[in-house]
Amino acid sequence: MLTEGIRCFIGLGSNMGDARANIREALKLLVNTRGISVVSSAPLYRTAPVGYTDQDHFINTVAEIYTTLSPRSLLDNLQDIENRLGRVRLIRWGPRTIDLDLLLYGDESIHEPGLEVPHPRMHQRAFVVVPLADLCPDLLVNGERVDELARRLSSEQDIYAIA
Ligand code: A4P
Ligand code: MG
Repeated sequence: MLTEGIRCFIGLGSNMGDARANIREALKLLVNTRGISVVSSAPLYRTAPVGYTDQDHFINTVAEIYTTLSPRSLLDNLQDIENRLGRVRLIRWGPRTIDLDLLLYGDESIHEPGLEVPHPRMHQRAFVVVPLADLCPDLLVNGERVDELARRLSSEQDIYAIA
């Protein structure tokens, strides 16, 4: 397997239509993207909505990839996959067929218009850190081991492994 490039983590979430199928389809499109190798993906989780709470539960997971793409080009590819899966942006933090977030790009910090890495809210969210901890428990997120962060946040936010 090609594992050339930078190790990145992508957060996937869906709460419209067949959410599990949307996540699986997004993973397939990621696998088929030039410049990206998907090396692993976490189990799927059923999670309570965070932010805008008057909406259906989400299915979330995280994928570990290697990429030869620049951060901006990776984001463009993620948005292209969102568009191909019929994502329409109506309400910030609202319902979505698929959301692909660039969580980590190696150990880089990026602060540009339209691109913030590490994803600025990831360390507050069980739906991100729990699957991330499955893939890489000793990773440091916001200065803390992700498995410890996951233990803490999963006692405060509803999250159940489903597959
Ligand atoms: N953007 C900046 N940095 C990034 C990055 N690292 N990765 C910009 C992806 N996008 C990034 O995103 C808005 C803009 O963020 C993009 O144009 C991009 O240039 P969006 O996907 O269009 O909108 P959004 O997802 O509604 O906003 P945002 O701020 O990304 O929301 P979050 O923080 O991703 O939260 N509850 C549960 N249980 N599960 C979820 O998956 N998701 C959200 C969305 C809220 N509540 C949730 C879940
Ligand atoms: Mg997003």
